[in-house]
Amino acid sequence: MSSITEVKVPDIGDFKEVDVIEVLVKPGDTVAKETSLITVESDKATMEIPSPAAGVVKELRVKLGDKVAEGSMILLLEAGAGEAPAAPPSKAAETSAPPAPAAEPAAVPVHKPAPVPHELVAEVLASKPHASPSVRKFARELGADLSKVPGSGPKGRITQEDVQAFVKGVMTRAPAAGVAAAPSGGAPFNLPEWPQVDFAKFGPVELKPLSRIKRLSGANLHRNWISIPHVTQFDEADITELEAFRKESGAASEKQGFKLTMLAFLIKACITALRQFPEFNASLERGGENLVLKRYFHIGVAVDTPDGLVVPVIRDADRKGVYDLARELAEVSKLARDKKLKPADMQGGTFSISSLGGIGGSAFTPIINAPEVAILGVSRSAMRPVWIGAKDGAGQFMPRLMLPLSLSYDHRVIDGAAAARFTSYLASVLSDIRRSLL
Ligand code: CAO
Repeated sequence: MSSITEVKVPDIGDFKEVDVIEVLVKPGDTVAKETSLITVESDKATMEIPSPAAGVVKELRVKLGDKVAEGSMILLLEAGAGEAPAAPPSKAAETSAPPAPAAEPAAVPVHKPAPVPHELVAEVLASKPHASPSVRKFARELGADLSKVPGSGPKGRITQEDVQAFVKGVMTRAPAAGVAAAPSGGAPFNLPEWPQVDFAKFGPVELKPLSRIKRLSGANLHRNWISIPHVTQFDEADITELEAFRKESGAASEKQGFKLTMLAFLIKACITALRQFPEFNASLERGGENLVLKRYFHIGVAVDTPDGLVVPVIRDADRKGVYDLARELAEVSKLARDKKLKPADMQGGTFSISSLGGIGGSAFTPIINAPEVAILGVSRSAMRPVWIGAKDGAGQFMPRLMLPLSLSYDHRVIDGAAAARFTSYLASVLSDIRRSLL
């Protein structure tokens, strides 16, 4: 059995009307659930609108250059017999919804409101050059640096053909086959081929597609890992007193329905340290000649979700108290886990914190969230005997609650000595939070 579904533009955040800048499918095309259908662009961002279900495109209702808004019809989709349908529409699921249960009925009849796509993919135009997410992805897959690709589209937009022509040009000049280009156009990496292994030869296997979040964040993590010279500075902070204070103060927040976790205090302490060491709250300008020091403090917090890692940003964290920070942390991590974060909620960060303290471990090496220049990793605190010396040379081992800190930094911007000073200062603030008042 098959049926026709109207696919409409879902909630696109704050934008009222946006331009259709790419139509990625045509009538007769078979699409999978999540296949990108069109790309829309506002003055701030471009977004791809994915298909809410698998099926065949029957009729297109938009063309290049159209203006669309939430609810505008994109196309008619014929859901194939026996295909998995999209999740049913729900008011709560504005930009995304949990995966549909496997045993949903196979058809969504005409005139029912269109199912809401699972995730919109957006790229902020501030991060020029000007290209849609699918062209960016295409360029990433080919390892092409978009900043070097001349754009022939409207307003200088880079098209897929531009990327193809650019890659063709590079290939005809390439010195030798099998040599991968370096990310910033320097000397190429002379890497051996990626091993092609038929794993099924050695035992039973199963293919599990990576989630959309993992595919997107994976590309960025890879870029950041190979293009930023990372160093990780390890340290630890004595949080014995801070933990006692947190426990004392926690009752008030519990009454209001949120937990006062160590992370809220960490954000506060980090801001004190970032004020003291402004080059950690900065970005390298494109070209690498200037450092942009930011006078605002927007802190990204890594949140673990079933579909992968996302990093919502707590804005103007310096102007918020620990209770407000804790409440906002609870809110954004819930939004993240319910897949309701909007692209804007994850933009503009100046420094990030990745806390694995609720899970375990004693240290790790977080990857910098470019274009930021540093990220603080936090592991699980543990009670340990610490030697407390006295002025007269005497001393004793005392049980102290120690919090492990792992600060990864961009060595082009930050020297090892500055990183060690930053973590020691941060540890001193955490061991006596009154310092954050000074
Ligand atoms: N040491 C010991 N215990 C800690 C701790 C630490 N450093 N940090 C948190 N805890 C405790 C909390 O107090 C809480 O205890 P109770 O359950 O007894 O109240 C418990 O661990 C769980 O805390 P939480 O994880 O719910 O809250 P949080 O504020 O510490 O963290 C969030 C919130 C969203 C950051 C976290 O849930 C999360 O997703 N962490 C994973 C981030 C991640 O994946 N990073 C990896 C990036 S690198 O690839």
